[in-house]
Amino acid sequence: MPEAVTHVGSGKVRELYALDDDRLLLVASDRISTFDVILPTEIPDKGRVLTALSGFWFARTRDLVPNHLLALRDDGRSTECRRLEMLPIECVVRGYLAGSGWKDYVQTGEVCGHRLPEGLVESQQLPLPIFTPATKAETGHDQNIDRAAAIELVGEERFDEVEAVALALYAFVSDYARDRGIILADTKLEFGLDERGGLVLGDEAFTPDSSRFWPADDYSPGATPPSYDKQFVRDYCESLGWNKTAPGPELPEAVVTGTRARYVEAFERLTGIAFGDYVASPSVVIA
Ligand code: Q0N
Repeated sequence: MPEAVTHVGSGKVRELYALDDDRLLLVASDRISTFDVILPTEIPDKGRVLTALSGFWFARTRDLVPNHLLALRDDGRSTECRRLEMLPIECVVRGYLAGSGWKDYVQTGEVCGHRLPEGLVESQQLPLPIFTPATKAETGHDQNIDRAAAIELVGEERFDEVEAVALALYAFVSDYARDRGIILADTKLEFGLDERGGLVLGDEAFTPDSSRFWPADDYSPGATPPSYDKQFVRDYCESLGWNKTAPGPELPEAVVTGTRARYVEAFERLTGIAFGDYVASPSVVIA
């Protein structure tokens, strides 16, 4: 008999179901988005790779902060998690100047109220990683906010706590990845509170969908580094002259195969675990 589950939410590429009053099931699909559009072609195993990476990092950072992971299901793409009261901010940490951080810096010399040195170039490493929160937009883009605006949403004490924890998580994972030839340029984390008001890391964590991973070998400040995972997809879409509005183009087999290989390679390089071993027994990443 299948268990009764209630669909409680969906993101662009993930679904959330209620298992009971205390537990949710987070299911990662194989859908892929580029330039903010979901493409009609899926990347086989993408959801498994992202679920595996989140589980791997949850297991290795639990002494820094508790997280919502309860169990990984045998399908490899479903995470049972504790139900939390989510904080109403996206917790972004940036070690390098990319994306909206770079855009804001060019326009104002600041990112979320952090005044940065003059003369930085795109993708340059920052003197120190910075915490750059954003609002959660239901539709459209998250909006970067400064410390005062974030404190309005979560309070000062909680702000100081999530900032310190997010920076500590970034420091741990970026050092780990750097040792394996991968730069963690930036990352987006989501936190919630447990029934006792304790801070808990939720959502996905340190996956290619929530972070910018760059191959360290190809890094050079002043350029836009190739995305570790989506570069074939972006290059193909650019080659079509597609106008980047829905519907997106179907991907040819070679782009699908190459992109799947990049996801699997990122997983294996970061974790040292063979992807086949994960598929056979997902708990290997949290053992
Ligand atoms: C929750 N979101 C935002 C999946 C991701 N542990 C939790 N407890 C309560 N709520 C949430 C979580 C988690 N994780 C997180 N929404 C609810 C992102 N979602 C969007 C839908 O797909």
